[in-house]
Amino acid sequence: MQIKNARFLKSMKKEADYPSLDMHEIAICGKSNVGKSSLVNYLTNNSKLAKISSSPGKTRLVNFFVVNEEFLLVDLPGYGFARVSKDEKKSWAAMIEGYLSHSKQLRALMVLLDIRHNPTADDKLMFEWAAHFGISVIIVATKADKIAKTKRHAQLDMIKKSISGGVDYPIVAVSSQNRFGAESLLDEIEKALTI
Ligand SMILES: Nc1nc2c(ncn2[C@@H]2O[C@H](COP(=O)(O)OP(=O)(O)OP(=O)(O)O)[C@@H](O)[C@H]2O)c(=O)[nH]1
Ligand SMILES: [Mg+2]
Repeated sequence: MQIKNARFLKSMKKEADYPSLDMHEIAICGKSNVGKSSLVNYLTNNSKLAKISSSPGKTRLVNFFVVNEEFLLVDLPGYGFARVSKDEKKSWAAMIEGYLSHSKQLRALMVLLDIRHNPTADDKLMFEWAAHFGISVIIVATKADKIAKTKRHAQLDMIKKSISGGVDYPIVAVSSQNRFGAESLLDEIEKALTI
């Protein structure tokens, strides 16, 4: 699949803001700062589409982007960010879980994990939610430029093994910075959209 065009549609905080467009959705979740918004920009070849920051907690709402006028890419707020209040953490969890439980058009959830690290308890919770709601998962190992090419395969294996049921999920290593991995990831997205 090729992405020819992409545009920001809207942000949503509560169910009532849910877009009324009848399109399939591919959502992106992951720990704060893992590279979700950077991935949106890399995949759509538009460095200004989603806002990026070196400090975690940048994306605070559910953001919808229309891709190829065909499907929606959904950038979710990051979790696991220590420096926010308990109330705010609760509101983020509610936003993410609310989105996952209400989306009728969600075809796959990309769970982003930093290729260098073991999945956290929050990451594991995302896999549990996905399994609970029957959502297909694509694991995306981000910031792959940060480790040597020769070590990537072993890291991907380690990530898969650390997730119960994760062995069956497709996994793709990407680098939004050095711009690689998009082709394999877009193949997985296309598969999820056509099932
Ligand atoms: N080296 C490297 N850095 C990256 C890559 N992708 C993102 N980053 C950096 O990681 C930081 C966070 O990127 P974002 O895309 O804003 O992360 P996010 O997951 O959207 O973060 P929140 O919105 O806070 O949850 C920024 O400083 C990016 O430049 C990558 O592939 N390689
Ligand atoms: Mg973000």
